[in-house]
Amino acid sequence: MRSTLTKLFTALGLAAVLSSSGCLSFEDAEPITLSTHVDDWRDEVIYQLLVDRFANGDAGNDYNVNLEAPGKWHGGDWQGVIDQLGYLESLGVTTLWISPVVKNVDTDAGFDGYHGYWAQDLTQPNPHFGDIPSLRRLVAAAHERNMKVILDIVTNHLGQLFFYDINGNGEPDERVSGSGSTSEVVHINEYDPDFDPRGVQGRTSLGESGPAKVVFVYDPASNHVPPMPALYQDPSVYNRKGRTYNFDDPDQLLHGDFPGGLKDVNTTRCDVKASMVDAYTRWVELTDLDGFRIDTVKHVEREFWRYFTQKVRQRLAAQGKTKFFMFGEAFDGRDQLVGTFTKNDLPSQQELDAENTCVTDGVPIAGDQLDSVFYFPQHFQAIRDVFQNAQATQGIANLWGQRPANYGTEPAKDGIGVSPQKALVNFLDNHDVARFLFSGKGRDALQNALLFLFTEDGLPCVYYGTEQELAGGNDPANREDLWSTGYDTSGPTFQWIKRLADLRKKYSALRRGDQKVVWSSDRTGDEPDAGIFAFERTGGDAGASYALVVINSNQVHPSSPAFMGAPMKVSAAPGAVLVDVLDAGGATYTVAADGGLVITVPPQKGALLIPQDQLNGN
Ligand SMILES: [Ca+2]
Ligand SMILES: [Ca+2]
Ligand SMILES: [Ca+2]
Repeated sequence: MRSTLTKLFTALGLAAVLSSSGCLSFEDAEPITLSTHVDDWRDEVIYQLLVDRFANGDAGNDYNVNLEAPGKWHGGDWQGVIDQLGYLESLGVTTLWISPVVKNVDTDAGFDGYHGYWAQDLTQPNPHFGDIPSLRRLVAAAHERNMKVILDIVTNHLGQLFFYDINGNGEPDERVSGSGSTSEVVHINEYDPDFDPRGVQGRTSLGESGPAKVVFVYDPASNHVPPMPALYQDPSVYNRKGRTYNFDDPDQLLHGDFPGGLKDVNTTRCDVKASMVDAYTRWVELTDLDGFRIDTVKHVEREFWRYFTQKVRQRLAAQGKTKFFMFGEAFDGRDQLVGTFTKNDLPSQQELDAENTCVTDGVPIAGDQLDSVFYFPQHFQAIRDVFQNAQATQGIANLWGQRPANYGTEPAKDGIGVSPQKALVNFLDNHDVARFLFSGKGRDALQNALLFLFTEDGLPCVYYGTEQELAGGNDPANREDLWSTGYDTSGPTFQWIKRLADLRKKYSALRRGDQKVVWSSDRTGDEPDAGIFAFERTGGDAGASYALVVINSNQVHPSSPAFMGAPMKVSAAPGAVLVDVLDAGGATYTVAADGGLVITVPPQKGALLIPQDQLNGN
């Protein structure tokens, strides 16, 4: 309980309690030689894992573990990931996305920081997961297998490290005051008060008393100790407006504390911008990481993303690491909004001049932002609407059609060399939404969605446990212990993902080809094309390599890409023979003289058609 956190003191007294760092410290460790380990990120298959839940390779760091509670520490660590790299390689994974590595608030309000999103010290490794040498070993062991490692980072907020002393008694209060008859009932939660655009206000029995004082908590047992770097012990680096309750209010969206008491940092300050670049780039310099997945990007100003991404790229490129991949998470279905974080976008000259006052290295701010984003709109409009809820496949075509307008169309300078609109990170589910199988739709629906994931353009990202058909609901039920599955590699969905990854590796059209929808339908009933979605991958960076994907998302009947007797037209040459490489019998289909292609697909199944003369790889 928070009320047990009775040893408190203000920011002024914090320096005295700072503990010294470990044997290989963040500040003093020798940087290692950096290099670029990736050619084209579209060749990668990403696997998202929560370190605490993936594998426990070191019992020596198992403290405060409670396997019975899904919201507590479970003991997974970086050594466990090292131990299971063979399992991941066997699945076809080429890139790991690991949960945050920095030291966290250990436990807060009855839940543990096992997920890593409650940063307390950006300069220390989380001792539950290992030390700097073990993180180095993990990245090096991955690189030995030609696997890359992406680190999950948070810049929007830190963990719950202070409260607002609204009533001025120096203690963190969570209580109701007032009788409700002679006085108003007021619920005070000093850890997580509601948003106030003026800043959280103090209050006495006589009324408001001005801005509430910020009081940092000190309780080493739960690792509520002063934030580091020391900059974050200054209350003025936080926005101090309280908890966001209306995400449609731009002020709340950008400046409110994230629900759960996660204190919002003022990311427009030059010292904060420089500190975030320095702290997180330092982790790359210490371990040779290959990319960042960045949390909660829609709660941070565009000016921060320009500064952060550009300065990270410049600093790493100067050390020999290019193509460092940075993709952001905006948990939102609005495609236009999500895409804006990938656009080359400059503000007014006046605002740009202000942004450039933060630049100390002589390289002015340009328009580049993130290399990519987590494709949340597709999660809603394709994975949920079509593959789970059998809505019209026209929705996917409409979404994809918006991409050139909504996403960046040019690669960022010193970035990954691929434009954002061609490098979106695709996924079925993740740690913040219920798992695909929780929908009640079974293995056929899951495997059909996986076929879509591994054949569309962009980067496929598999959430750990999908290969084991885990089916947990919303957080924390979707964060199961993978060791409970025994890391079995023989299951049908493990084998399906492995097969899809192999096919994606074999056929460059699936990785680098341009994408064109050749059939979608607004029909969802018993019509013959209801549920069909078909697209070609060819041209662009894949040249003449060709693949045609025909998916039937209909849950009831076989369907065909044809309407009123007219079949779909494809761009493969008339007379070309296409082979379904997913079909055990190698079924073939011949393109008609007019470009028409006739095919019927069973419910919740798909075909992957490759020209007969490209079957050995294209
Ligand atoms: Ca452990
Ligand atoms: Ca108080
Ligand atoms: Ca913010």
